[in-house]
Amino acid sequence: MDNLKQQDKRQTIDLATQEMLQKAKKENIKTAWDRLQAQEPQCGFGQLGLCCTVCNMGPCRIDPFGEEAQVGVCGANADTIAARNLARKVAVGSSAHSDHGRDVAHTLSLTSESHAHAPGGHAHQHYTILDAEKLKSVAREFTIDTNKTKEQIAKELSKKLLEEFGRQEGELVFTKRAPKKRQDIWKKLNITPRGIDREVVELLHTTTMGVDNDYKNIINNSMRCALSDGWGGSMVATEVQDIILGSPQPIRGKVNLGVLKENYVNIVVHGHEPILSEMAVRASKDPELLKLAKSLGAEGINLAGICCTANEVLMRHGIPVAGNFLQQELAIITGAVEVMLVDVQCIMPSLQEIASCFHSKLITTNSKARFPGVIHVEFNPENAYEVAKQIIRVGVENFANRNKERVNIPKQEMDLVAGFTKENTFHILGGKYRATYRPLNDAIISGRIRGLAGVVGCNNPKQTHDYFHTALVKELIKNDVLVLQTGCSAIACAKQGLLIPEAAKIYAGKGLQEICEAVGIPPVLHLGSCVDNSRILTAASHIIEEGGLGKDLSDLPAAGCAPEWMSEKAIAIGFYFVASGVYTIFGASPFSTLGSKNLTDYLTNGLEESVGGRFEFCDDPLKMAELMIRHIDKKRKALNLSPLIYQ
Ligand code: BF8
Repeated sequence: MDNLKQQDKRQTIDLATQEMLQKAKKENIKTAWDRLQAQEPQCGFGQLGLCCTVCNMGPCRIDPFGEEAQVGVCGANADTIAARNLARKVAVGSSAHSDHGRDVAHTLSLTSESHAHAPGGHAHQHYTILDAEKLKSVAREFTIDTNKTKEQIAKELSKKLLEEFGRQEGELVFTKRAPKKRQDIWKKLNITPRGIDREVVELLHTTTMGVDNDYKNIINNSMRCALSDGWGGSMVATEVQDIILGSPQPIRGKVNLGVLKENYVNIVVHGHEPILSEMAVRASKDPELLKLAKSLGAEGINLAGICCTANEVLMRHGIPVAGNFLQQELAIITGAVEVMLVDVQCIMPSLQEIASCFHSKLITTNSKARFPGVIHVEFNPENAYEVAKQIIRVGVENFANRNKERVNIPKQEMDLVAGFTKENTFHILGGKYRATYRPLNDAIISGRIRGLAGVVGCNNPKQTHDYFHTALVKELIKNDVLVLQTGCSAIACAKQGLLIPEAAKIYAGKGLQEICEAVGIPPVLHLGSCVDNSRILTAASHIIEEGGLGKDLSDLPAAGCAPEWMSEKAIAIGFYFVASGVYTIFGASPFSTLGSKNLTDYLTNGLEESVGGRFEFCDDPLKMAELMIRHIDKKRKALNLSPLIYQ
């Protein structure tokens, strides 16, 4: 692992992205990379977490180089200000995932209503229960009697899930999925989440002027809020999406801007909640629209995705992925996108201006996320199919407006396999008739697999796009670490060919290679979107339950990393990973806490003593890999596991 300081200075390692950035430059279209440059130098006080805008006595700022320790007008010091700023990000990130979960739980209740079964209605135009087995198993966790129709179960389950958001006391039901020892740690620290909305509201309350001034307490409350996301809102989203949209199964797909097709109507779905994009998938096959597309000179309708919506429709339908976060602008810059249809989260405000440089139409669909002057077609689960059809029709009709001379679709596209879940991983590893994690645990215990890594999160123009994800993941699999991925990180590695079974032979260490070849899986498993990080928590809990790898999540030879993070949602995910006992590294810049030495030290050291996990900040992917492997080896040693077979 030499050359640890090596860093790639390019904007991106992805050839398709490089080509589109050239085109943008030639046509004088500004992208996130240009806007970052225009922002530099970015605000130093903000970077250090030392700017406070909490009340109107401010904004106050703390000079980190001041002779004497400084405080804001109210007397808040650097520790309080930086901790409050960070806590607010945790609350926002948690609220985003959880609000998504709420909408999905609401949609579950609609599956029980009569319109889904109305005479003359087509089943594919409505939401129905597509995974009845999962419906029953989740219902049982909520002590619902499952000896009734699936529609009745769905109605009761939806009610109970929605109650988790408004719950005032007690514990979120899904926290019972964690190992007993982990639950005890949360209880001892008083950070077991009580209600999803309650934790977000309470954390925000404690960060207003004149409430919580103890940075450690602020961080502990932030962990409780984040746990209400990971073991609450996000888990609700994942489980219910599987129930109504179908649980994913391993599926082949394609990724990168090359999936856009020159002679087709290209519709790009972008955002997070798959409730609408699911209907877009169904409507894109509508014979009436296909006929219309052909009559206008197109060969057909090509649906592709960006960001987490892409992951959702990929996992369930094999719909191609056009790119990750930093490629959303570039997809439009190909000149070949008729409609980009967006819902919520990670949608750059710049899209409107970029779309206006081409014939492309940006269409918003959610009243929570509108753009001034942009076409808005309000979507709700009751009218989903009609809205999806209406939007695709706009795209089809817009095909005629495409300027062929300005179309430039990069050639790059790569195969991938996605669709892994905590349930099908059982079957794949244990064989069809032996649903068990035993073979995975045995592979770790015997030293064929060194350990597990969750590599997740965004892109950030401050870092070479995709380089941090791929360099880190390559190094991990080379060292026999099985990698679990979600979000834009999975898309980055997929583009570099790491998510196909053949990647094991090229990149993986011999032990990991043997397992991948025996089972036919890639060395990097794609588990879905960012709310699907909850799949990692449940899978890790199953591994503990299976036995032989300790009693708590913090005993596992495992580590987490968000190498190119940018979103507040990534911070919330980091907090629930750490609060679940996971050693978690963040790349890019730290959490804007460096202005408080005490707080930074608590996040990177102090937390380990209380929750068994801690944060690490590192800006070198190979160094990240080294730190994660070192941690995995430390845990292997503590568990007294065999030495690695091939080292
Ligand atoms: O929720 S990884 S850039 S798309 S925040 Fe956004 Fe980050 Fe991508 Fe998905 Ni997650």
